[in-house]
Amino acid sequence: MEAQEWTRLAKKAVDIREEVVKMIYRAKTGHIGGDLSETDILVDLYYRQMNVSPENQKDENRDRFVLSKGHSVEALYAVLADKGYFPKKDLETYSQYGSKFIGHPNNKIPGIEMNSGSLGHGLSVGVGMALAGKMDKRPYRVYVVLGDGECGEGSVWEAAMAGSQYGLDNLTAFVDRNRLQISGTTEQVMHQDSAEERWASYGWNVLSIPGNDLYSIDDAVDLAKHTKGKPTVIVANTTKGCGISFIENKAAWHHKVPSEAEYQEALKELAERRATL
Ligand SMILES: Cc1ncc(C[n+]2csc(CCOP(=O)(O)OP(=O)(O)O)c2C)c(N)n1
Ligand SMILES: [Mg+2]
Repeated sequence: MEAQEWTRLAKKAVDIREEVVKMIYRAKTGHIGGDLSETDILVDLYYRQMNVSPENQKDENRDRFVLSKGHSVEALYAVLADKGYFPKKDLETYSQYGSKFIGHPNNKIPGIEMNSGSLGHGLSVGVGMALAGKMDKRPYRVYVVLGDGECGEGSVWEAAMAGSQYGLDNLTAFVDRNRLQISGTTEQVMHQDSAEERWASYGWNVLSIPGNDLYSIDDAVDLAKHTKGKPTVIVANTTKGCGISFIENKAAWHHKVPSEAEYQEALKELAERRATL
């Protein structure tokens, strides 16, 4: 990826983080840690890698995206609004009574392929989409983003088995490996080192990257596209809360709302980041 392109994406990542913070502060609810953790992955996929747009949302050949860690929906809403799937103003209704912009993805919203939020289901659906693509000889690719805490769900591993059984090289899963889940570290709650060895033993091509680095994400997605005969998992070693210093790497920020002072500080940090780009 060229430096100029990196700058374009890095600016988008700041915009998305800013929108996430605003949405959650306004609504007084949301999963801020996981949103900020996954933002760079969403940005590379939606602004560079995936063949998706409001114009092609009914096209059978569009790429498919599933946010299996559905609680981190605010970042996805921010991306879809920015891409023009619905007016940005709709984000102001997030989590309001009667709004379809609820705290987890639902397919009443343009651009969302699958309802999620009950962890452990997205990869199975992604496997189905990828298998259908193979059967119908369609060129699309399927991307699924999982949480690392989510990987404690047994159903993830049933899907992993099926993905390799059917040689789904049109399927790429990301594990947002921020090492935290709702109540502590993944290693305290349900240990999973080595995530890489586990996925490899299920027959997946495994790439392990610094997960908030746009160059590494983009290279990994390219490598996945060129890997034949098996699905790829990208273990994205991320920082939960990435981009806002006092939120980073703290389990308490899984689902915490910034105070007024914290809100101002968060916006300031993001503005400072933007100024460096
Ligand atoms: C089946 C199910 N069990 C429990 C929950 C409650 N829950 C919501 S988020 C979360 C932790 C997820 O951690 P992780 O997958 O690591 O996500 P991230 O760190 O990226 O936020 C849990 C247990 C849920 N949404 N679904
Ligand atoms: Mg996690």
